[in-house]
Amino acid sequence: MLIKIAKPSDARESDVTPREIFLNRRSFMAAAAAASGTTLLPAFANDARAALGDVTTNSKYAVPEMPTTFKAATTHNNFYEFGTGKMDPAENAHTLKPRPWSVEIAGHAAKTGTFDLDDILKPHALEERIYRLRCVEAWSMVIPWVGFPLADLIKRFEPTSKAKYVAFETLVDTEQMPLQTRPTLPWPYVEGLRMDEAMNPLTFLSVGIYGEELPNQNGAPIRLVVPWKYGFKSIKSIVKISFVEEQPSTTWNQQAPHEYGFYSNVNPEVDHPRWGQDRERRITGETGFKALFAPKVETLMFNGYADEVAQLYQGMDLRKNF
Ligand SMILES: Nc1nc2c(c(=O)[nH]1)N[C@H]1C(S)=C(S)[C@@H](COP(=O)(O)O)O[C@H]1N2
Ligand SMILES: [Mo]
Repeated sequence: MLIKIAKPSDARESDVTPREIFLNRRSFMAAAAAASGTTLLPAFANDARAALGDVTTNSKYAVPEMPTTFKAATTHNNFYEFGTGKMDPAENAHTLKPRPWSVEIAGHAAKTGTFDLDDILKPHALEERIYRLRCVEAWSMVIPWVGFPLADLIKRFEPTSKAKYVAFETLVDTEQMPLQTRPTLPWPYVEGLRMDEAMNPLTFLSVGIYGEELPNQNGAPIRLVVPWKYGFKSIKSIVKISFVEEQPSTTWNQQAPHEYGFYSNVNPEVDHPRWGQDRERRITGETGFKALFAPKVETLMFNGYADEVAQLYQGMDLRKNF
């Protein structure tokens, strides 16, 4: 990837927007790597990802916070197919082969079948959106995602009126995901959205972060990002998308139904049975002195996306439908 390194004179501090800060962060990381003659993340999988082609910045979806560093976003992950520790996916996900990749589209739709991912992607222009993503474990990140709205894909396959929900499945393959030989979770990892949630303009299918293809540990080659819901709804390494009539089963609900419901909207007023949900630790990736003051910030209703999504739940009791 070609990166323009900004001269210090290019911007005064007062002019610097979060986007410029993160671009500078990218430039800084690349410059540091070039100077040391190493790649960006020598110790981890996927240190050399291909840059994505044309990507338009969608400034409608930006947040005022500074993005998390690339390094933190790719070394602190949840991806149980590669282990339960936060560092495990970065260390283990190199066995995943993101190409060739096929995705099955199934269920109540005019067009269904199994397609090569690149054929599925072809008609979609890629855009970059900076979203907050908050884990139910009360940490969060701010990440520049590259992808396209799930709604655009759904429209192409023409779901019928019987399609009330969309169900998603992650790959099951004990060669690419050797830890699937263990029953850590029931495999495949599955998730689902109500059709109106799936069609909401915020709901995003991501193929990259920071302008590069998704690192394996972040869910290569294609994953969901549903920014107003807890992180576990954002299913990784998707191989199947089904249009279904009944509310689909979801992995964490199967695992602990009293702790994780179908909706899983970020909601500071509804505690997880074992810990609160009104504060979160923002993982910025700053190290050393600054890390001592790692910000604990207030968790916002719908993770800050209430204006866009609150109307989806009008009249619903969000304590019952958690
Ligand atoms: N297939 C699959 N998808 C998954 C998970 C997983 O274990 N397996 N973990 C989820 C959880 S709990 C979170 S918080 C996010 C983390 O995404 P990130 O690692 O890219 O930040 O992925 C979600 N998607
Ligand atoms: Mo999570």
